[in-house]
Amino acid sequence: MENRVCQLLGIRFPVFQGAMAWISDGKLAAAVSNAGGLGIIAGGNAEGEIIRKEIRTAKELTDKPFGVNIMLLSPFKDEVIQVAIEEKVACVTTGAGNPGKYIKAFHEAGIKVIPVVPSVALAKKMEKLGADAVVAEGNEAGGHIGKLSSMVLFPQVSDAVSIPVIGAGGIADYRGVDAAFTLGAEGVQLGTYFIPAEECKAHENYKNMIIEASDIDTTVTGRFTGHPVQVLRNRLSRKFEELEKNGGSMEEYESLGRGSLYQSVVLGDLEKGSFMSGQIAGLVRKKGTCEELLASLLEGSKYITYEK
Ligand code: TUI
Repeated sequence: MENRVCQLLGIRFPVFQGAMAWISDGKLAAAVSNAGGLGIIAGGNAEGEIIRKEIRTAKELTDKPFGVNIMLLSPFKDEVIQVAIEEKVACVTTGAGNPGKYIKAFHEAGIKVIPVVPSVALAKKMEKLGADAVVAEGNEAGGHIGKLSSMVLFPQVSDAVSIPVIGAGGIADYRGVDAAFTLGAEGVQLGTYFIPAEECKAHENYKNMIIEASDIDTTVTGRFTGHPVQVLRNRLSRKFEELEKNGGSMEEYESLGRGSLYQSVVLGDLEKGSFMSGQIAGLVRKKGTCEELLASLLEGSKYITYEK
């Protein structure tokens, strides 16, 4: 495909699997990369050696390029950056912060750098510092989100930078893909869409929650912490909302959240788990292999032609 994102990374379709902490492992990333997209292993809050293991798993399962996401709030981010460099992954994406000071080291190792940005200002800063592309993530996305929706973010970021823009947040079928491209994106990134994939390790309860969600089933917790997080509504999200209403402290908030991704992703605990999800969960209805999901996503697209 004649597309700058495909050319930059050597992939067939400009479709990224968004990094989801605890969920996006080497197996999922390899499956998406084998299907022609870009699989991305989530660094999350994991230690460097855990991520090295996932990278090695992905390398065993695919000879295609894949990426690693560095979550910049992680206490282990420096370890994960070091591991990504040593393992010479094809690209890194970053989230929840400004990766400016790391770009040079990644480039010296031959690694493409694609920061996730929630604003025009950060996109411009990243371009100036040499980023190869940016993911513009609208606040329809799951997990930690910025202020702006995809509809307003994509065209403004696309106008502001010359490097390719990958649109994320609110996409789960060809209409979303084509809308992103119409708004100036040259690629898309989807997270929630891949949770029900066969190759995804998320607990069956998590997958079913996504598949059964309606349009209004997500909520945003933790605005007062400065790190708002979009999740599916459940008992835990209601507890967070209560805490916010009652002026709870940062410590209380953190203690309520501790272990909550393990509870959702690994144990499938519907009450204690934090089920991070994008607002588009209401449109996600299919289980299947990553290859099937990618084919289904692109069926009908005027911008991306899917060929097996
Ligand atoms: O990073 C994400 N999504 C995430 S990270 C995550 S783990 C987490 N859990 C609880 C609290 C916080 C994080 C779950 N989901 N998406 C990319 C993203 N990046 N969204 C927003 C941003 C962002 C925000 C501010 C990027 C840069 C930024 O810059 C601030 C600065 O320093 O200039």
